[in-house]
Amino acid sequence: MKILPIPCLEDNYSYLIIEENTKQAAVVDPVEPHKILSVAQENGVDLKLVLTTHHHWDHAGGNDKIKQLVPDIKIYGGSVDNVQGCTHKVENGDKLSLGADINILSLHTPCHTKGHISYFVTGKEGEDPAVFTGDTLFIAGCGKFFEGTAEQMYQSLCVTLGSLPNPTQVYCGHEYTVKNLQFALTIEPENAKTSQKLTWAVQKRKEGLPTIPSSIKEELETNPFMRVDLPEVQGKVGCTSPVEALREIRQRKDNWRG
Ligand code: GBP
Ligand code: ZN
Repeated sequence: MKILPIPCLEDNYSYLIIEENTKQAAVVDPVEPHKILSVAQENGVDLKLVLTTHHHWDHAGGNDKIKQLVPDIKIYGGSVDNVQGCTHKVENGDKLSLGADINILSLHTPCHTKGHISYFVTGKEGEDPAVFTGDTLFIAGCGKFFEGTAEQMYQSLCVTLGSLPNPTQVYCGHEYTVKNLQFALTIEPENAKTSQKLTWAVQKRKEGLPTIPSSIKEELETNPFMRVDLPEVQGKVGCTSPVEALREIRQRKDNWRG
């Protein structure tokens, strides 16, 4: 499989997932449909599926338009989110396929929105899997808790996504990496992996390049929201349980002005 990030709006990412044998493609959160269609055309691929992570307009807001432009396209979205243009509702554990050798597993990852879905995608044997995490997991951060609790975000982030294989490539919904890493250092100032990744991310952005993908392994090493199982991270924020620490770190991020 081939994955093409497509920057949209201010700091959103849409993604084209290409199955190279059949030249069929899926698109994650196509908020700017014309942009997506021109990338699809340049690459000679046929758009078959839309994978919507959640109902917010900067993710789902292009669905009606892309359906007009590509009438046969199937539009997937979480069954408890009201996703614009949704033709196929998905639940946790639902499986889809694309072309000859791409499989897609829907993971319900609620809290940012009630029906948020992350999509775990596997290709040919030997290829690293990928996960499209929308606004649940950002590189070194997580989404605001608009429609859920710290308990739910703990389950979504640390259990559901945290249990994926370490090499899984992480593709998130926004370019927030530099700010997130700066904030991460306020929680864990001595985390050398976090400092190194910040230097790397600043350089990438200076070159006008995206900071995705990350991997589940890197997130477990640097993302403070995914590190709340560690007693030393709980201690940094004066807490004694993972959920309490996650709630506290989210609150600090909401009030942080980098
Ligand atoms: C920044 O840091 O760049 N502009 C600020 C924050 C996701 S987008 C912007 C912000 O709040 N982003 C949201 C978030 O979860 N951020 C995590 C964080 O700041 O740590 N959105 O566009 C947001 O979900 C939206 C759309 C929200 C419709 C509500 C509705 Br309704
Ligand atoms: Zn959102």
